[in-house]
Amino acid sequence: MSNQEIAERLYDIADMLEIEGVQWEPRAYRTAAMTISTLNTDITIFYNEGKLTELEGVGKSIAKSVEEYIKTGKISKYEKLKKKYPVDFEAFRRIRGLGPKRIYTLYKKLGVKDVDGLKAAVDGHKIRELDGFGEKSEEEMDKNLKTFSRLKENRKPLGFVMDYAENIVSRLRSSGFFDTVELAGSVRRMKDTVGDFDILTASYEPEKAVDFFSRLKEVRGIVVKGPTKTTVDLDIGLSCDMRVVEKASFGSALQYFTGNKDHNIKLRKIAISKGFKLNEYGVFRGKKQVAGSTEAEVYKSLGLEVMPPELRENMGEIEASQKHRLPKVVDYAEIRGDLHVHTKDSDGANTLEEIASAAERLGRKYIALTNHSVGLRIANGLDAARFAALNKKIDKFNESGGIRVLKGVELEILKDGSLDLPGSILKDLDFVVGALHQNLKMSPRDLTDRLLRAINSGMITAVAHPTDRIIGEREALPLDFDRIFDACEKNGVLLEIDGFPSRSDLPFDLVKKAKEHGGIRFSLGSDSHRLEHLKFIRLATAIARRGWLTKDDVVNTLDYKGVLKLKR
Ligand code: DGT
Ligand code: CA
Ligand code: CA
Repeated sequence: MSNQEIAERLYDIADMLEIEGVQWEPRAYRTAAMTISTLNTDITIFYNEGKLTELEGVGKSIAKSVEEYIKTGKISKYEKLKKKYPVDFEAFRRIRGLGPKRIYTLYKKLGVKDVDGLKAAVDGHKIRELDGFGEKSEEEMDKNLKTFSRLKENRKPLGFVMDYAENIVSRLRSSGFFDTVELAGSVRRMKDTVGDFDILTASYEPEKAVDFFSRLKEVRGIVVKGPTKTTVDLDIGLSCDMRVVEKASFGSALQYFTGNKDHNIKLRKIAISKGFKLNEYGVFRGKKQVAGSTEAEVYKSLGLEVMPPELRENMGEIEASQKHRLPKVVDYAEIRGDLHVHTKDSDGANTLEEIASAAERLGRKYIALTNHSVGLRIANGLDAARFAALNKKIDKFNESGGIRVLKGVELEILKDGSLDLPGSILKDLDFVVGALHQNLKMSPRDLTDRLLRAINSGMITAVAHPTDRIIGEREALPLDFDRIFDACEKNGVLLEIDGFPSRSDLPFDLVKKAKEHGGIRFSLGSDSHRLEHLKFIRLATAIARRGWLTKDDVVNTLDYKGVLKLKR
């Protein structure tokens, strides 16, 4: 059982209670579900320690539901409601524009229970006849269904599954059955989404090693089990390939299974052009292995420098490596601060003191509190007066020394491109991140003009999560990035790399384009809404590396005084 599964059941209960017209409870279930889905540790650990009710949003009654699920795999409250509403809420939650009430109407009037049923109803033009829906809403639903199908491809945002993968690796390492264990594949490349996990191992006792692996508590089913390759399905809904190779081939196997595929294909061509053969067992001249035990040796034998896995996407890294022109990408340890953090003051879960000291424990030297501005009502955005009060608290906090808290805002860029707060308050802030969250149904031209007006205003420091995509839910806005890059350069406005897993925005390919444009710097943020999210700065840094950014390109490598000077 996974945290994610429990969270989905709690979300289901919330949806069904909302249909029942119950007050408050749906909200409580959703808060608890959100908490559980973003925990670092297995929920059963909290249960075993009797600490369920210490989790945010988990009261006594929800704790009982969770306990029931852990013990029996079922929640009676859920089962009872589900009899009344036999509907695939989990899938419908991922389709835009479908709240519980509308789902209920579709079920009651048309018998729609799942995505296929909804497709059939849309195709048969049944939706337009429903009260409160109409032709336009049918067309909209058709569009959203298509997006859903495109996005549904079962990939998970890396940041949500990274700890889980690393935890498996560390248990394999300490089991005693393995000589070497390494993550490979897209996780090692730190790609923003993951299709499956790839683990590469060497072992003197391969049979016992494979047995140990296939008996991990996360394993739901075994797809194939053999001495060199085992594939299992995991409880988080991804599968995992585990390979056992000889030590003499470990480097070439690690290179091969790290990929990506296009990078590998190009390497193999280079090998052939030099009279070698390259595969997962090594680099060969005739039958003789000339390299294979380490990755560095493999690259070197092909006349290349070894490069960070994050760069291996066949985006020019092989050519750069041949010419000894690989960038020295920013190191994870060079990131000193986090420039996008929320507190309770808007829609975060923690107080300023809580999140600042957690960040300090994690080694950050500073954080910028970037709470939402007043125009974002659903996030409890702050008006000028509340910002002024919060800023006083921050000044007071900073008197104690230690981690430095910067006064910031995630500022709504309004429909016409004007800003949500007056200059009189913005001038008192240290870090202003302008964001598009609302009224996004505009032409590409109007959207771009709107963002440009904000960039040209001289009032914002950075553009928050610039494409506004939500992985699995919403596609990138159709912005004209050539114009945006020009404006950022001209105005010295930073582009943000938001490391929150479902955002991962800017995506790495646009980061690389922006870097090639020249004259643009970048700010990294975890977009934390609770303590557990602070770790997402690592994901933002990974995107920076994948976009070939160096230390100088990333303002988070400055000390806080350096960041204060960016203010305009
Ligand atoms: P994913 O799982 O979709 O997130 O992405 P990857 O990159 O982990 O892909 P995966 O798991 O299918 O394969 C792992 C690595 O194995 C991949 O990065 C490169 C290598 N590989 C897989 N298939 C091929 C292939 O047909 N040719 C070559 N040269 N390499 C391959
Ligand atoms: Ca993979
Ligand atoms: Ca794989």
